[in-house]
Amino acid sequence: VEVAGADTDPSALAVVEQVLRSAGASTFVKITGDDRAAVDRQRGDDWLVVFIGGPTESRATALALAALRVEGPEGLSPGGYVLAADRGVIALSGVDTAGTFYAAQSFRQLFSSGESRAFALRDWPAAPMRGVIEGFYGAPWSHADRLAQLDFYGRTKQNMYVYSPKDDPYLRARWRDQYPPEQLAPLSQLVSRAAANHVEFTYALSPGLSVCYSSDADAAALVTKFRSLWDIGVRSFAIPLDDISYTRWNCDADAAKFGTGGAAAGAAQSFLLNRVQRDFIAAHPGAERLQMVPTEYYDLADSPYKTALRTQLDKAVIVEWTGVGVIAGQITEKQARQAKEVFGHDLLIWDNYPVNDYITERLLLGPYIGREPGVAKFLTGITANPMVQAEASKIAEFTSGDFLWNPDGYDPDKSWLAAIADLGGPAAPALKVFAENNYSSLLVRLETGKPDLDSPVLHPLLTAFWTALEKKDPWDAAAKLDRYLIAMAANPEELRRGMATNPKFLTEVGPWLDQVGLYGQAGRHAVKMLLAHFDGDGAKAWAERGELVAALKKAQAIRVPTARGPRNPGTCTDVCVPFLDSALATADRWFGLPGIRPRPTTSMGTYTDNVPARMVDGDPETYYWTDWAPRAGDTVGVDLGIAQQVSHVDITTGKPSSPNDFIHNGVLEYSADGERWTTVKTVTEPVISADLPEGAEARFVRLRVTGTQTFWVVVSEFTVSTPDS
Ligand code: LOG
Repeated sequence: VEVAGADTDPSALAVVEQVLRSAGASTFVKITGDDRAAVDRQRGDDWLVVFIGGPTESRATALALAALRVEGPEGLSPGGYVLAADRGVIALSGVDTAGTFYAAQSFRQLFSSGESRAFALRDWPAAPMRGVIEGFYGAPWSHADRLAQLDFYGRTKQNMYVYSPKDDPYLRARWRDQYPPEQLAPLSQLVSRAAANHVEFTYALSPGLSVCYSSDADAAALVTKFRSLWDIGVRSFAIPLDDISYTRWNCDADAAKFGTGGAAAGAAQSFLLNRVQRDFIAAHPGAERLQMVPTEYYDLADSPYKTALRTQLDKAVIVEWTGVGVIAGQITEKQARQAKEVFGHDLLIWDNYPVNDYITERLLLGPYIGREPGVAKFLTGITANPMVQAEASKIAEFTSGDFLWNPDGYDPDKSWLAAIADLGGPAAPALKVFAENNYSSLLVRLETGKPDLDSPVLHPLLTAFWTALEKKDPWDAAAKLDRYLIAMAANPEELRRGMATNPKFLTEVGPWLDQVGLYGQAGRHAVKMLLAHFDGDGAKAWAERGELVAALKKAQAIRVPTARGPRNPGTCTDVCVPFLDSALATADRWFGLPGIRPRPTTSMGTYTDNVPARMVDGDPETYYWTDWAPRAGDTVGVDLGIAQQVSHVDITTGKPSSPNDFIHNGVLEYSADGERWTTVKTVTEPVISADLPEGAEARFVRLRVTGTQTFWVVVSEFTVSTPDS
């Protein structure tokens, strides 16, 4: 029996009915109002009575809660709710309709977990604004993607979607143009879908590439465009001014009115935004607060520009900020407080995770990490900027939404598993393997300079296997490793079968999925090759080597289109490729194949396509180039696969056009096991040539930075010689 009020949220009702139906309920009796007699007539052993609607929606729920001796939701923050159950009665009561909808979502979650004890839950969100900004460069999401996203935000209790794809001409390049009717129709459908999910649809217009801030005509054009969206139901608006020049005006009138420089830019932007605030937002009762992205959105340093915004922009406007650095490794509560101070407005975080428009060969499927709880509690909230791949973005989005609801209770690993279960359904185990191998922890790397935590399950299995092989007892570790490699090899087929109901996801991740499978296959052959040789079966080892090379070649021939041309997808890159390379190097030495295959190693990033492999390619014209200045502890070097005698090292760093890009304070060192290192000498010059002591055994040779420096590092060749080479 469902007991609802005339004003009970229809979306909440739909969720509850869906849950009950999928649990096998076949008969529904709906009672509107607080007709106790009608309810009592239906009560009995087989009936579940569900009261739906908070104090603003239905009077009956209050009576039910009183009978259950549970306090109502009055006084909770917006979106808060009470959900209680005892002996055949369930009550869902939100402080507002969104709260009742969230009660229904929690009801769904609890029901599917099979819980049947009596309980009472009081729950409310920590952050008022929780959601996603479609704000990336590259192909905008499709209409179907967006509809699916809006439903997903509802499921995960997020309430914001900002429509701001950089490459939609109507939003940026041709912002003044009105939409033709056939383009407004789908937008209007998004607006109503958002409303049904209690999501605020924010329309963001970015005029900065061509706007004349002082012009009446441009202010009118902005307002006219906004009004056309108001007419289809949009109530929330934003004016992002990121990624534009603010030292060059688009019209002479601005130079005359505002002058030049950062302060002038801040004044000009404030002037225009204040007009929109006054003429449009304030003039439309029911409009949400205007949002804006400042041109300096990525730091905390006070500046003439920020001072102008702070002092001149209407306080009603919400300002967005990405944290320190465009892709912020960490955002602390202290930074958030400072940001609020320096921008002088209420702040919303534009969080650039899991966006991959700057690293399009990778999928970022790891959890949301690195933000202190105070960030969600202290600011108005966070909108996460996702990947071009809408469905695949749901993993990270699920976790950021989770963080925003209850940051103090947030556990990234748990949340991530729940995200995998939600998206993968019965295929969750396969999705987990896939996501583990596209589990970029870019947020960590950017902040700490430590390498990615990619492939967090495979990595320790590989390390254990090498150790066991060195200890001449490889079987156990090999079996454990192989079990995981089998799952990887089977991943393409299993995921394609298990997630067949989500073809969009499968299309998005296709190349990465094929690559996981091929690395799994190659890995299995590598293990078999090493074991065969360990067993003294050279013929078998040789055969496996052939299979390994074939699978590796296929994996590395896969291409995904990126802004910089076709690239190999970055699946498991920092774990699978080194393992396979080292396995091959080890085998090739056994087989007596020519030369050493040194593999480049680095703790630093790569600037554009100057990949580490270029320092071992024998070509002095090409080079590896870091994409930041190293800090003490950073290293660059080679891994020879197995420990062997090394007699001499030659390293050329710097390049004519960047002569200072070398390690100014460092040491040259080597190690047989990667743990105990022997120093050869200190280095302070770009060209290094050194003899190693007689009989030196090394698997690793590297330069380690010992002092801070401001220059990046170029390494054109890193050459290691053996006594017989
Ligand atoms: C853009 C954003 C882009 C992101 C990551 C902001 C405010 N703007 O550097 O559209 O997706 O970086 O590449 C940005 O972050 N600018």
